[in-house]
Amino acid sequence: LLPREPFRSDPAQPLPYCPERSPYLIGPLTVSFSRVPTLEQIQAKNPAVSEGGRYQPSTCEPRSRTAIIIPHRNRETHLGHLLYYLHPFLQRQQLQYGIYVVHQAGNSTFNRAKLLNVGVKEALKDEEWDCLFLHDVDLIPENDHNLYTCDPWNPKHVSVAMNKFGYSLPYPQYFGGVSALTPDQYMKINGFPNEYWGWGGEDDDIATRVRLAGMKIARPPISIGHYKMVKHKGDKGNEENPHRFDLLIRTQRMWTQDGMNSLTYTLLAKHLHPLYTNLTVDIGTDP
Ligand code: UDH
Ligand code: NGS
Repeated sequence: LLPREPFRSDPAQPLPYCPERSPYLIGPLTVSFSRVPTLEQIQAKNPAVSEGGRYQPSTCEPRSRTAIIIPHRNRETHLGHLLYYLHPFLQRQQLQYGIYVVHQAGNSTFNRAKLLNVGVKEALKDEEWDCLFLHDVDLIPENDHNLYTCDPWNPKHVSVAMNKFGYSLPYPQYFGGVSALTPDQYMKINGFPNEYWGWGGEDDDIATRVRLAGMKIARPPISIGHYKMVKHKGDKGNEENPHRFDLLIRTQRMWTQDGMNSLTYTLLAKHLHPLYTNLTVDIGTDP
């Protein structure tokens, strides 16, 4: 738990910037999935989090305003684990943040990248976020020196050392799991592709977009970018996409046409839960 913040005497005074290195950081963390926390338990542990899963430090001006965007369907247990660890983690980093869960309505094939585009579009209507964290629900950061801030120059791949890959990258261009882009960087690559329905390939497409847009992939050190994955099987409705290799051949031709500039969807509901903002969205079906 964070120490109690001192009372702010004059709300009209501008706050000093938060220190470059937060004094609350711990370093390596112990992550365990043996108990599934209830949302009420997580709420009780995070009294400073306000409706919609928002937080800002009360004693200093944060150095980043970060939106966490989580694609989701039918992974409530994983969401519980992630919220339990992520809220205190982000508060220790003294960030202003908001957590968005983008829930795909219906039973059609899952589309991770399109859900992330929707999350970005909707989150930017709420706030001038300066960093967008695109975050799988089943990946829990294991070291709070892994700052949830953006690289000013290049899109950042963040989950560089996952336990399921022996705490190393599975291949050099891997861009899956957790990534972080400024809104400018996100628009520069025309966002993520909308046309990958089902499992696989969309993250490789994004890595190619970064290169085609003239940027490089930034990464935290392997020793810090540790993640523990909640073990699971493949989901119903997210079977391997048989078209992914054909799509990947066409990235160079398609990336300027398929992305944020071609995104269509229907927002069915926006609900401010105590621990996150839930966006329920109809993104259509696999053609
Ligand atoms: N997701 C959901 N619900 C689903 C599917 C995916 O919420 O039904 C989200 C969730 O945030 C997840 C992310 O999309 O973390 C990525 O999906 P994933 O966890 O299935 O991807 P991963 O590569 O899974 O981690 C590998 C499972 C088996 C792949 C089999 C192909 N060889
Ligand atoms: C690659 C996939 C990526 C995926 C990565 C790790 O082969 O989408 O494996 O997968 N690319 C293609 O299929 C073209 S994992 O081991 O997490 O299941 O992210």
